[in-house]
Amino acid sequence: MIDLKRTKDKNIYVVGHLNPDTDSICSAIAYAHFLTEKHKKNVIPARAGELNSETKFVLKKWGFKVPIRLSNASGKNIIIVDHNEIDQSVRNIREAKILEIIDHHRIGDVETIHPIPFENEPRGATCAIIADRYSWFRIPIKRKLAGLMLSAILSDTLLLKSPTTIPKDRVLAKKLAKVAKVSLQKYGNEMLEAGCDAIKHSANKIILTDFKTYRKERRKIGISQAPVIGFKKIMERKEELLKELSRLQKKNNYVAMFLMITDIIAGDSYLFFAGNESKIKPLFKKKVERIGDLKGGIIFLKKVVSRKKQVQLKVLELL
Ligand SMILES: [Mn+2]
Repeated sequence: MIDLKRTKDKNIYVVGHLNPDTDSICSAIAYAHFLTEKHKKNVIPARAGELNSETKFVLKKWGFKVPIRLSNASGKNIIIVDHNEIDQSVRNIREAKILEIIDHHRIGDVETIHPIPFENEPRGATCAIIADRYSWFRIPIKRKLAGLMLSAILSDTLLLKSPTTIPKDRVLAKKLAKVAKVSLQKYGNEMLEAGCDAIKHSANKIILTDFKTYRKERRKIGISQAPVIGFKKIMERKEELLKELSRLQKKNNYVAMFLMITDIIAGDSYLFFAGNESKIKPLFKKKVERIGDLKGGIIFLKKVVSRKKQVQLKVLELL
């Protein structure tokens, strides 16, 4: 962990990834609060983009302010949470002074000049690692903070159903729910539902709200995920979605672009893809649905909810 007593840095920001999700925002708030409590030094939570509806619901519910927007990292002191890839980070992260990283994704390509504390653990959420840090250092977790960190865990693990969830995360979530005085299931469903508003948005916004880029040298792949309750309404717009995905893939020069539409109740996903079908199809060994003469297609993936564990792992072979 970073030792703030030894740094003279002023204005230290904690920030998650671009197109932030609930874990990225709550991790920034929870870790900034942790450092402020532990070191009596002001650390500022920040965000790398607009909040999604689920995160807005969470901040309002637990009474937290929307973190300030950080749009350029150049020359700033930064603690990175919930990612460690340049393409997913605030602009000019290469020119920032990175002080620490806490994450639960694959090791990416963020580089530093000096050695820094870097904790990466395969957990259900970054907030789970941060909550453990509170316990370890015996920093009390008050009710609203417990609610905040619980939200991040339930969001990233889709109510502890994602295969990224480990036993420690379940124990922790139960403990936090108790402190927050909410029923884990009831609150979790309410929160996830607040995020299932894809149907209200344009195809462009549906794709770009939770969009992540993965790169190997000059080749890049993009994977987006949108949660829904029931596929019926959203799948009536499948042609529009596939068209927009294909347009974005060509315009931004991606090897392939994917959109996972995940039914959070059923725990299944439709995977839209734009890219070379002869290379993508063998990765999933499933029937591909085509629409007219549109390039790309749609694959139904039963019991698939995790981008990180069940989709990213396969499609990164294309790089
Ligand atoms: Mn996360």
